Amino acid sequence: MSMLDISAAAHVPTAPSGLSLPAPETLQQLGQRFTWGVATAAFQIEGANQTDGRGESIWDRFCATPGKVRNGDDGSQACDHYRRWPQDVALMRQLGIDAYRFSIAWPRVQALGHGAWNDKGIAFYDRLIDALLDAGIQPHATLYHWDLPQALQDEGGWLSRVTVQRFAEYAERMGRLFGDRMHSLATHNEPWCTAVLGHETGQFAPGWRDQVAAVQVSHNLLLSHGLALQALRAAGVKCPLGIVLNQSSRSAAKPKDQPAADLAYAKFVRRFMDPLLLGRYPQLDGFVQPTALEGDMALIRQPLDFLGINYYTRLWVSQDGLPPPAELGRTDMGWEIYPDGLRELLVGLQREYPLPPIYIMENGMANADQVVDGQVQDLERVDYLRRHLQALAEAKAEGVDIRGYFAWSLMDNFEWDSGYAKRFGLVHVDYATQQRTPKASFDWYRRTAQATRQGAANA
Ligand code: GCO
Repeated sequence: MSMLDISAAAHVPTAPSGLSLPAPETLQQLGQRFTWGVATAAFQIEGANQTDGRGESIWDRFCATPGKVRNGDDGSQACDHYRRWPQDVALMRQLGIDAYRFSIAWPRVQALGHGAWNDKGIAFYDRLIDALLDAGIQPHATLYHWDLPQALQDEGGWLSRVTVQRFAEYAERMGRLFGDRMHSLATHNEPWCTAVLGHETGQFAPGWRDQVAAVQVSHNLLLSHGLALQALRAAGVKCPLGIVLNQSSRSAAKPKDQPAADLAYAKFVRRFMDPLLLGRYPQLDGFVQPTALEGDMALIRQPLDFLGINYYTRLWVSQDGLPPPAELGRTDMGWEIYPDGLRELLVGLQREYPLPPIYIMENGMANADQVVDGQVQDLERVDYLRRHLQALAEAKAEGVDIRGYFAWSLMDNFEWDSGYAKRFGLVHVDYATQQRTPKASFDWYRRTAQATRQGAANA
């Protein structure tokens, strides 16, 4: 691998093309015990979706429905990680990270979401976890990253309390199998996406367009989280247990937009944070309450050992349709680059809630990366990561208990309804050959983590 000489190890780094690179001392605030990681999700990388007894998931069905996913892409190959995982673990070792966050595909370990367990699917995760530990990389798993077994969808999916019960059973089983080797287990990834993009806008699987259902799905996801945590603890699972939420700070374009911005924030962030940490839903005009049965709110409010937060951009609210200033530009997803929102979000949460330790479980950008002469000079991504890590260090300096950061993503992968058109990886993937090419950001991330650890150690 021949990479740009972006040296975070040097105290006065030289930056090509006018990019200013972080002096490691500015990140020292993150500390010596800070966890540096990368993240992926099963459906986005594994492929092999009909191999070794894996059942159909709602994303397989969604991809097979014409017009739902760009270019008609699907998850049948993805990054072929199901077969190439040893190479991917070797890449992570080369990256020098402390931790890897992946997700377990429910239909791979239990094809129908109830009944028989699939030993071959379980063996895959078993081997992966052991290989990570052998490589000195902490495994962190997400139990639900959107790939519901289709058989459960056919019985009502997340609108049904049967699915809630099934999820707790699945979670308990995974806890019993893997819990003693895991560094954390998270129930859900971004329940907002499951509820709203999956059931209200129809952009994601299962593609419903039903606002009332989406509100109830959101509640049921929280219930399933609470029930799963109870079951895991009752089963004696000792690793840290939590949930991962996508969140944003909020900005009103004009003072008159503030109430609308507050409502948008309630629908996006407080919708989950209030029940999880305060045991109630937000009470404000325009916020639709789900139907909660007796005991639901107490069940949802289980103690959290950690909270995972995914941050990509801010919520910008303008009733006049003004676009955000986007002074730092936009990513290839069209999302405004707004690093200070990460600091603002975290400091605000710290004021509003009794927070458990925080991990940033995803942060990163899509970029129109190209391989030129065997190299990918994704300097835009280096700048994005640098600025967000700096914002994180500032939040930590302001007293937020931040334990780690996971870059999204280890490698380019299936970006949901965008198919393979959007690249988020530190490693470039050529989908025709499955060739992996570490990008400049890979090298930068490795050096920055290393230099920060050393800097913190010497501080
Ligand atoms: C997410 C995701 C990832 C996406 C990433 C970029 O939205 O949770 O966990 O699956 O790929 O966020 O959109």
